[in-house]
Amino acid sequence: KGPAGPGTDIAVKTRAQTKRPSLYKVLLLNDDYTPMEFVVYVLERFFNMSTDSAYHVMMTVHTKGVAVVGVYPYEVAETKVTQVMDCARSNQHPLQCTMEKE
Ligand code: NFA
Repeated sequence: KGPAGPGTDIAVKTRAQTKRPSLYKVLLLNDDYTPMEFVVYVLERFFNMSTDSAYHVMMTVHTKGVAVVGVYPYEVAETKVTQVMDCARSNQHPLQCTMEKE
């Protein structure tokens, strides 16, 4: 008989954690007003891109209308979107950044 009486033990099942966290694409959208240099700066600052890759990605957004600029777990993606939107807004640029499940 255990300390709390018979039949009171709690069975705890464990299993290997196999579920990977869902990933989210962060998208940058083209517009007619945000300066190209500002977009390059945003990609360098918030997405850790070199000036060369930032310029290349900026031109992809400029010509195709939209591009994936990074893929992250939910909270990281959300932070990136907020950082870009806050930075664009405070510089009075209409640049749009969104996220979607991969
Ligand atoms: N289309 C903008 C311009 O010609 C540049 C831009 C690129 C804006 C990528 C937003 C995203 N000034």
